[in-house]
Amino acid sequence: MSKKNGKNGKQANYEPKPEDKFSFGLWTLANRGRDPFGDAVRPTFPPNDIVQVLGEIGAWGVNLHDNDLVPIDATPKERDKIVREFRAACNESGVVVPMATVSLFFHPVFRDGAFTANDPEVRAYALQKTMRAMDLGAELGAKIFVLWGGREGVETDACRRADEAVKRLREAVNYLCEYNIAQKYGYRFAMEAKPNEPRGDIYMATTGHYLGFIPTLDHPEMVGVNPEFAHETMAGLNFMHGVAQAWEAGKLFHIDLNDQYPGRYDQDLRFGSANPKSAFWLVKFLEDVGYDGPRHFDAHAYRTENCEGVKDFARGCMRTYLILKEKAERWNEDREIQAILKEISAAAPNVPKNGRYSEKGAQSLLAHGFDKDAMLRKRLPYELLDQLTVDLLLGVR
Ligand code: GLT
Ligand code: MN
Ligand code: MN
Repeated sequence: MSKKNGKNGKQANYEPKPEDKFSFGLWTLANRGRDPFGDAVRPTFPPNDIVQVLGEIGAWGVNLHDNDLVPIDATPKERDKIVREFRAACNESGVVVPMATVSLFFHPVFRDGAFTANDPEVRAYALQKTMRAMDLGAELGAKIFVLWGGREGVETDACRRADEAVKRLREAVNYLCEYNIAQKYGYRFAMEAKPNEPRGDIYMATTGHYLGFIPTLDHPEMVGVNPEFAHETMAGLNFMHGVAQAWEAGKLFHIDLNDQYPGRYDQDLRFGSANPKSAFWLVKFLEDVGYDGPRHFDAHAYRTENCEGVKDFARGCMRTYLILKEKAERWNEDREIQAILKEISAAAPNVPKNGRYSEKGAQSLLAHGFDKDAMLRKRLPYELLDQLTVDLLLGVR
């Protein structure tokens, strides 16, 4: 590893600091490499040990589903003991719990979905389980509650009308917002989209779907999104664009960082390992706008790894983020790049302004004569701009 410091010597050797707000889900380090074709390759990694490792490698936070920590059939007494010991482990390692979530996908009872399931009893159980997961998260200090509807979908559209699913989801989220208010938990809900897997099709396939859904809720201010790199990439989308739209709408409450080759199963690869250039634009966006929420890595180590490799994986996520952050600073300070940026958005003199509509402005716009040939002569050196970016990323600039 190079001993070279980050810009201004700020972050020596890309070591993570608490202010980077790097977090990992318990389920990410606990991932044992099980897949639809093969069994676990790594031993169980108990939650309290995970927290210790996270502290050791410089992560700031740990996130969890209810059942990552408390088994689904634990008695209240067992639950309280587990939670007490987990809190102690967090305190000892200096690791915080910024986000909590609920598993509404693992238990077979959710085979037809949770909030959108056809059986009203399943829908009621899903609400109860989520309220209890909110209680758990609140006890651990979490202020963000993620809802990923992994099983909210179909293999056949014969089973329900898709707009009925939207209505059921709305009813459930409204209910949970009221519970949040009644309990004074102060949560912000972050809705996580995914197009498919484990269901053939999942409702609310993209972050954009959720941005359309949220304003229809009773408490839209309490609900935002948790976009995941892999999920938008599975849908063939430009992840940063979705994140930017969420940010611009004031809805980027949380983010799931990982990587993914398009057109494949849900890979949850180490951040920046498959599409470093897309990861660069994302990091540059988050840093440029001053996103100050958690930078959560929702990924897991290759199935070929052992326990040491799991640490390599986690360190790698954070390291790549910090390298890309440094590259983004260099990009912003690069004179040639900045000169091109200035050139491409400069206007010729006497161009009518768009801005807000006014009758006078509209009259002068309608009266203006545009010289299309002159407009076409303007240089747009995007090839050069992109090559300078590539040079910078590949380390020759
Ligand atoms: C699951 C999923 C993730 C979600 C988690 C939160 S669980 O691992 O693949 O994308 O963020 O429920
Ligand atoms: Mn995720
Ligand atoms: Mn995923």
